[in-house]
Amino acid sequence: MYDLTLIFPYFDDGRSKSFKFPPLGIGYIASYLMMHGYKVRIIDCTFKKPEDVISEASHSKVVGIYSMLSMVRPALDIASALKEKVELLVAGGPMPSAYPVKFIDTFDIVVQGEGEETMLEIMKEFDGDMHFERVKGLHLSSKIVKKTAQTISANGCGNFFTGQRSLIKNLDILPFPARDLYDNNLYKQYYRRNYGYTMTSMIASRGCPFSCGFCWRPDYGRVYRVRSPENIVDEMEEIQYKFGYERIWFADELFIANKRHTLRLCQEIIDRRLDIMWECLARADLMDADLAKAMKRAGCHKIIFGLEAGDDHTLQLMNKKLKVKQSKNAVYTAVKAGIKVGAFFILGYPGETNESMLKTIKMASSLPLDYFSMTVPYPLPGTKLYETVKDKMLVEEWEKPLHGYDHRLLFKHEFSIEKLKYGMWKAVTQAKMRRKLGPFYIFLKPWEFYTDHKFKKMA
Ligand code: B12
Repeated sequence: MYDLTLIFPYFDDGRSKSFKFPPLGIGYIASYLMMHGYKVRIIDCTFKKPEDVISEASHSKVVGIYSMLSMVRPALDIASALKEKVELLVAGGPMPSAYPVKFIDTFDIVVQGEGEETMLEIMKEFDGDMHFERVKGLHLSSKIVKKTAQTISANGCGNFFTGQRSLIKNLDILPFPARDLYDNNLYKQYYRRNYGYTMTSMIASRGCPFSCGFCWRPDYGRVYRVRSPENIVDEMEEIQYKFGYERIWFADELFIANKRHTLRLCQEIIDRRLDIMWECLARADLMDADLAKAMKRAGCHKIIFGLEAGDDHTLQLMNKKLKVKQSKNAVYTAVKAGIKVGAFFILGYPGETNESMLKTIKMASSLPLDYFSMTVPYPLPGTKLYETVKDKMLVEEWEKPLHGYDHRLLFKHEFSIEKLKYGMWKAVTQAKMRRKLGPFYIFLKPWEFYTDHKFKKMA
């Protein structure tokens, strides 16, 4: 019997060969609770079948389920199936934090924000006298409120939200995620089969000081907190030596936010002679030649920039605070340092025109990128983008699981999904042709003009 089961409700249907990572957030909660003496297990659904999850999860009285945009439906379905079987159902993660009302009828408690300390306090109340209203950062369901009604009215917390919890100031106090509880062998097999090497994720910082219109981060806010270089490298060593992974993917939203810190981290990796390759996400305007060289020396294999658009006005609409020129410079700087470069783009941001989208397609296909991904805009509740389109949301679309290969519009758009998918196909095809044909690509220019024209004509 476990005290707590934590579920990551992502079911891989085998169609996508994209990166897959074990859930770091619930790995952190698990290790934090284990440090305090609780018996915890993680059910990562990535390589499982839905029917197996319910019977496995019924073995503990308290179950916590993660959710983000793409996992709303499976999280709600698992919770409904477990409702009569377990005593306390807790939702947490980006989506419950952003949109608690969606979860509060199915779950007993919805956690807003960081989960380590909150989940520990929930467990203490569960083992004690169930006064969950004392725990900061909770939305309480009517079932829980009824149980504690007296205290709630006495405390004046009639709105069922127990109040904002402050952020963990020093991330170094957290134990590393409970990697022993992940299906490491299945992940390694997946990577070996599809990429020829093994890789897992870790996170060196939380938060991001920028406020891009499409990005959701109200739980960590714009407060950027970073672990010390020593603490980060300790975990990198654990991943390499104890768990035997060959590469690390840093899940930080902005790995290079502080240049001095990144340089110190690179030096620590070099001093400790770590021999593991790593990849990270970065902003183009923060990249320079010194940083790129230091990162390369410390084992950085790939940087993925959020370039988003090839048009300055669109970048402005996104509140990206970036110029196309800076994006191009960053890509060439990293490539010159010997680092492979990837990029993320969004096609069809509200306010875009045919011309702006064609600029993005051209940029994605002509820069020396090792990889790029292009998606339609996904309006996450709590973002500026969501505010712009919230009256046009297609509710049924929103709840279906989302896969990287399956682009869907979650709101009524002035452009059709067929047009946007055509644009993405064009970008990928153009990039492949350019790479294959080199200077002879010139012979494909008529094809480029024809497909530009076809794209413009599409509704
Ligand atoms: C790694 C990552 C991925 C990976 C895989 C996800 C994985 N296995 O974790 C990949 C690359 C596949 C991916 C894809 C997508 N992602 Co993503 N991804 C991330 C990223 C960069 C890191 C996640 C992470 O490890 N965080 C670190 C941990 C420590 O934080 P955490 O997960 O939030 O957990 C804390 C709290 O949320 C809470 N908590 C978490 N779970 C639980 C559970 C309980 C019970 C409780 C009480 C608390 C709790 O406590 C944790 C510790 O403090 C985040 C951004 C970020 N930095 O979080 C985006 C993020 C999660 N992704 C996001 C999105 C939108 C997507 C996509 C939909 C993008 C797209 N348009 O295609 C796809 C979906 C693909 C899919 N198939 O599901 C959004 C989600 C926003 C939202 N409101 O739902 C985020 C937040 C990015 C952003 N800022 O907008 N993603």
